[in-house]
Amino acid sequence: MEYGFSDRIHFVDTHAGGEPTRIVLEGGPDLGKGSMAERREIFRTKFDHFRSAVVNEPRGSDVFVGALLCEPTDPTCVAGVIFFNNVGYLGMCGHGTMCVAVALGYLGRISAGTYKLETPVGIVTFDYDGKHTVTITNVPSYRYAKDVAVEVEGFGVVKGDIAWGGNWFFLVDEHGQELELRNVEQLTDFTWRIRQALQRQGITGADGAEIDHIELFGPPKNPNANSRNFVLCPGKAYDRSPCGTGTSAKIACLISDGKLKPGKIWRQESIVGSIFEAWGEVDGDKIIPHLRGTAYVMAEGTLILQPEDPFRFGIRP
Ligand code: PYC
Repeated sequence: MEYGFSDRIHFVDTHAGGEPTRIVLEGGPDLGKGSMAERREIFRTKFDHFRSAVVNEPRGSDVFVGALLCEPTDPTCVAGVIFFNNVGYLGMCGHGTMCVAVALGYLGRISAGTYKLETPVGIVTFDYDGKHTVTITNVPSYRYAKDVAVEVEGFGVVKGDIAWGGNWFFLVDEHGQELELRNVEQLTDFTWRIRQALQRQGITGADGAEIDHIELFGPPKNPNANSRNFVLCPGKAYDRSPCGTGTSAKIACLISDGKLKPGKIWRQESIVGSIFEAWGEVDGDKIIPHLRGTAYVMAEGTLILQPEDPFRFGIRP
């Protein structure tokens, strides 16, 4: 415990729609008894080396999202969770919630049913079918600004919507890019430039919040889907899944524009071809998004942090 957490970290690796989540079951730091938002702040300021030990190379990779399971403050919740990645911390994570549900089922901690989960941005509920399918009711989502123009180096003006779906997104429909897996490098370069341009031009979400996810939309390849996306995550990895919080932001925009009727299913295909189903209800000036997808357990094990290992806390910038 000389690091403030154990040198043996028990985890389950899972994925939803191809996007991995490493779920920490035991061995994490003591973050106190505050709200998940308060505990995330303690995590960030005191135990960031735990984050990088778990998800950064050499034990993880840029693609991993981490999920630290915590004791909830609200006893009606099955657990609390703090999601993190290769560069920092998330508000909510849709694919990660599907993964948490399926991992809890795999571990025998839950059976088929409906459960509440505490996150730093509010309580979400999920319905678990006892196998692989999870339906989430996400935090209220909304479009913050429409048709925002940003001058992107090498590409000129790009217009997009700013929306909240549990994280902040910039959503772009008109971009001239082909959303194909073989173009991932180019798509990463383009969306990274958008992200940098937003920062440079001081374009933010509410209360100056950084917009750290960029989402491109295009026609689907799967005839059963409504749209295909490419989502750039904060640490420059792309989301292999359709992104639960990004899809929540998308349906908030569609419903606001009258392009999707409340309750009607939107099938969002990811850049690797996985699909999440989503629909929304109107609640005042917000949308309550519902997301359905499947998740699978891939591995279970123990990360070992030997004191003599110079990279026991991961490769950090
Ligand atoms: O599914 O919400 C999501 C998500 C956020 C970042 C990666 N996946």
